[in-house]
Amino acid sequence: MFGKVLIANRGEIAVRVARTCRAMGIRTAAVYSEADREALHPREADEAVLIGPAEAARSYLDAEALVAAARRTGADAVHPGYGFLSQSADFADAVAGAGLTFIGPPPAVHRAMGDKQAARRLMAASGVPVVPGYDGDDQSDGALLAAARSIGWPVILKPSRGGGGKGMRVVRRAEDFASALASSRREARAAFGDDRMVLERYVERPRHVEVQVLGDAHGHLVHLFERECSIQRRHQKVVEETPSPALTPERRAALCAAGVAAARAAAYVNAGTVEFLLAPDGAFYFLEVNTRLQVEHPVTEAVTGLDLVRLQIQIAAGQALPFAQEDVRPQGHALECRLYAEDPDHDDRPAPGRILHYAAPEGPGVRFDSGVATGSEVTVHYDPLLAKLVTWGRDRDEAVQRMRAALRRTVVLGVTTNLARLQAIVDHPAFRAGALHTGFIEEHLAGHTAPAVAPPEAVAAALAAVRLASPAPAGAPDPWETLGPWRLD
Ligand code: MV4
Repeated sequence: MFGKVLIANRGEIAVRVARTCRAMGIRTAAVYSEADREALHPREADEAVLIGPAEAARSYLDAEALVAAARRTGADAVHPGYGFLSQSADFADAVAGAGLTFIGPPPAVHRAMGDKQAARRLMAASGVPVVPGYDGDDQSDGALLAAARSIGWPVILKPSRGGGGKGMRVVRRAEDFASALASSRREARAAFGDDRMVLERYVERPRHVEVQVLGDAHGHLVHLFERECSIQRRHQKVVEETPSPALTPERRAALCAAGVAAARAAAYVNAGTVEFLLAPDGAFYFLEVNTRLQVEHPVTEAVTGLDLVRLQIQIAAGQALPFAQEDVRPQGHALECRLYAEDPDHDDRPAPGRILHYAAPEGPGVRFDSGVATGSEVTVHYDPLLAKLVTWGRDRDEAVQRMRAALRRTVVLGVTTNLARLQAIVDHPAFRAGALHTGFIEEHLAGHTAPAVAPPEAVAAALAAVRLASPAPAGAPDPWETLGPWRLD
């Protein structure tokens, strides 16, 4: 087993990886930028290395600086977390080139799955259902328009190298095709240096379901069932759960088998996620493979009792999976809410600032994975995710009730958050009925502005603590002035 792991990430996932390493008796080295000198994650590790300035391009995205930090600290493996360089084949190559182990899939898997055209062809050839569409080499305007006509309107244009919705265009009529193609290509070329397109039939009101897979280096491949992530906004997931309320046992078995078939076709090793669209008629279609640990992995942990980071490390160290498919028996239901420092009243723009008071909920079936604490500075440089609140229940109703109670015990003062929106989502009758789809927030919660509901004694205690701990210096704004919806005047 590894003696030391370098954690090439920040925030809650760096904290979460450090904790599993500690539980495994593995030493950890954190990295941090100049903006993260006071952050939580360097403190959770056994040592920490400054790798560069605040700008991610010169710190958390600087492969050379990260590999140098790994060498300097004597780490023998690198955990990339999610985001940043976690899906970079070049980074995985650089880590291996330095004689270290990358805790994730091999570079060839990142390369193959990072190309939608190649991934779609591979999946179609392997019997995994793909959306009717076009992934051909002829990329002329004429070939693409002809493909669109034969697929039938509406179609969606997807840059082959893209991800997260970037450069995608929905086209509903032949008249609009040429200009949509031109702008999609332009965006793709600027963002990815590659303007090859995939075309698909556009599935309306889809749900997003994904299958967690795990493969070891000895040819064993299992799935850990599905997660549903339909509650999202601008391609950013907000609430996730498992099991999906949309699946019958038969559909679940078919979906999970398709996930394993996709992973087998990709020669997958380590933890990965196969994303599918679930159409209102129950048909599901392969979307893409995420070659990393996902933000929402804790809901899978909650129902399976497994530690996915531990399994990633064991697999990277060459160990065989310690269980077989039939040993994986999920129990109960789990939900995750993502707590972001962002302003729902202003287009969800990031809301930087200092956290003046922070209170995590606790209790049976409650997990709170956080990257910040009271006093933390939330900057504009990185993703504004503060924490993930996960609840487990024997059934969905219990998980939802625990989530509602836990959200009411969550306090963040000093920065604006999406807490009120999370409360509105899980309180909504459509959510409670499990009637989810990717347009849920726009359909049910457009213009929602009610403030977060926090228990009054928590607010009173927090306000008193803020006043005592940080009296406003002469001439500076009183922290009470920045507390937003919790002001008691
Ligand atoms: C689609 C689709 C409908 N039909 N493909 C957007 C991000 C990327 N991962 C896939 N996306 C979509 N692809 C077809 N053929 C609708 C979406 C989509 C979506 C997918 C998953 C979660 C949220 C979404 C929000 C809007 C659109």
